[in-house]
Amino acid sequence: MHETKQVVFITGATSGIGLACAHLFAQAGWALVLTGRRQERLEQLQATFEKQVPTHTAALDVSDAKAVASVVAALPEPFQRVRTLINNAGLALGKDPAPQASLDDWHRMIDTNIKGLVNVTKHLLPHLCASPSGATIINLGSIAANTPYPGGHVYGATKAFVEQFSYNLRCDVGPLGIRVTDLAPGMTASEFTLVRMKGDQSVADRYYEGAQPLQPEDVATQALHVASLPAHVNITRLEVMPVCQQWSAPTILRN
Ligand code: NDP
Ligand code: 8X3
Repeated sequence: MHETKQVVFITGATSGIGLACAHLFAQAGWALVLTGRRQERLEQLQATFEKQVPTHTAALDVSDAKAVASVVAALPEPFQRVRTLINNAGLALGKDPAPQASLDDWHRMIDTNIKGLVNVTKHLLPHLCASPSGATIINLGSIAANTPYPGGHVYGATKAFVEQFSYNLRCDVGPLGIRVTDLAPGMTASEFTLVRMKGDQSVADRYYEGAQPLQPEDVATQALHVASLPAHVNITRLEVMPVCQQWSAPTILRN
């Protein structure tokens, strides 16, 4: 690999925003470390991207702390010089009100969106610290972090964690020249709603019907922008919504 290639490590690169980040960073000449659980998709990505830029793929469930440690320890030497980490892997499960929601779903969201993000961050910090100043951690938060909505319970709370963790982490790594950004999108057309609705395509289709949601590329463009800024500039939180998505006034419950 060329000495000056910058390396981006992306979790959840097999779909949606993570995949769009892979495309845009590759176009900008970055070397890629692409991870996700679906091995067959990773093989396709390896074949596609290695024609363009140095690419390393690894099957990884971010909620498995030991697996994260192994994948990071096994990074081939040129890919160890990670300059940007995109903590993108995440999911929502279910939209039922809390009394009907599944505790297993709650645990999986916490395990993935919180523990998974923390696992990857912790294991990659030594590599980011070794990078010249301008290394960047981009955490995929959400407008759901501070926009409560029915059925948002644990999902929104995990993204509130992402926001505050990003700020607190920045306090510790900023003095080392590392930037941290909470990139918080609104409605984005990806497999997100299909996963949330447990594979019910008709519900996912209805959700996007008549709307013009963000495309994954819209969010990835912001990630590339954040990572490409001069080393002294840190966007701490970047919220991006489609025009079609609006806030609503608080609801009044009446007798
Ligand atoms: P997608 O469902 O399209 O992509 C999610 C990605 O996360 C997939 O690549 C999936 O890969 C990966 N993933 C899920 N669980 C795990 C796990 N345990 N370990 C490793 N990888 C995992 O959704 P989006 O692209 O929309 O979502 C990306 C991020 O953006 C998420 O954090 C989401 O919360 C956030 N977000 C999404 C919004 C939206 O409206 N779509 C809005 C705001 C934020 P695989 O299944 O192969 O593991
Ligand atoms: C996903 C955005 O608005 O569906 O993080 O909660 S929203």
